[in-house]
Amino acid sequence: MCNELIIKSLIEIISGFRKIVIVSHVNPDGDALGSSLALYYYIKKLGADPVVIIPNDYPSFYAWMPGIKDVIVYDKDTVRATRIMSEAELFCFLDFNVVSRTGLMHNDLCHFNKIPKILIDHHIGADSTQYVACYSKTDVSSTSEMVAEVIKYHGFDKYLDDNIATNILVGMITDTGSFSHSIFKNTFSICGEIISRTKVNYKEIHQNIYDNSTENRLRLLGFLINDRMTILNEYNTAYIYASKSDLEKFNYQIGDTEGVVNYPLSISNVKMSVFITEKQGCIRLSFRSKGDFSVNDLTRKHFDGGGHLNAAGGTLECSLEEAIEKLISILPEYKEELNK
Ligand SMILES: [Mn+2]
Repeated sequence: MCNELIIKSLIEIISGFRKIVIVSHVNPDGDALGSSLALYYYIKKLGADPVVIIPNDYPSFYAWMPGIKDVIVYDKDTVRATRIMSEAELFCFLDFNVVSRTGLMHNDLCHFNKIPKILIDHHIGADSTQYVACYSKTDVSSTSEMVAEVIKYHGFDKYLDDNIATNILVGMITDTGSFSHSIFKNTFSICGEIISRTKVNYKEIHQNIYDNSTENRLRLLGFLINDRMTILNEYNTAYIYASKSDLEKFNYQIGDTEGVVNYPLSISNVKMSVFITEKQGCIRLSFRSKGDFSVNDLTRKHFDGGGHLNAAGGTLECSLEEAIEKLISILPEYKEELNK
């Protein structure tokens, strides 16, 4: 089905329900929140009753986003979240395509498998059979841009407002690293259209996202780059690790390590960067790459993960040391490709 037909059917389906629950992924980022909240405001304009539920809390530097105070955080408000989900007539899954990405919500969501679901997502590998409408593509900056396309199809004149515009821009800015990567053919034009049609202040949105850190966060970044980064020139690869005690020392708050993985890519020969964090009970690995080296393929094969060509993640159930060993052990397989 072509995009226009999918968008048309999405709008028809969404318009047919009242109690709509929007769900995004664990450790929600700017795109998860931005796309969910943009869709939330749009659905409200259609006269329905949407609720956004996220698996766990968002970083405090997103606390200014329009509508975010109405978001229900599942692991803080489980009883209420479960009640709302049990009354849902439609679920909208945004910015993920494997239900396990909803973390602790996964089990609950499995109980509601008879309730229709739609998907809007830009990651590789969506299973369209699970959804009454599935809008999945990878040649787009973000899920927020896809939500913008849906609203544009229905009519920016009627439905676009400052709240929707702000949320879409947060998703597009953060998923493109301030428009430095993941740019596709409509990215700038849709962004420009949103800015010119509304009163949003782009500079202010950018500052709210990036100039809104704590001192601890910046000092943690400095420490990780100085003391925890290793460059493996033979493989044009860099990795940074953070142990639980490293994070505790800097009074780690959720979101504080967002973006750390990107810094090693600023070294000219580094083609792949990996950030390895010790989490409760598992090791989280976040991958970034330059050019056509696919960290999506690599994480799928070795780290039970996936994502995009140049940005992907995975997990391991082992110690931090073992995770680093595992990473180093698979590099010879990619040596040639990383040295191209
Ligand atoms: Mn995204």
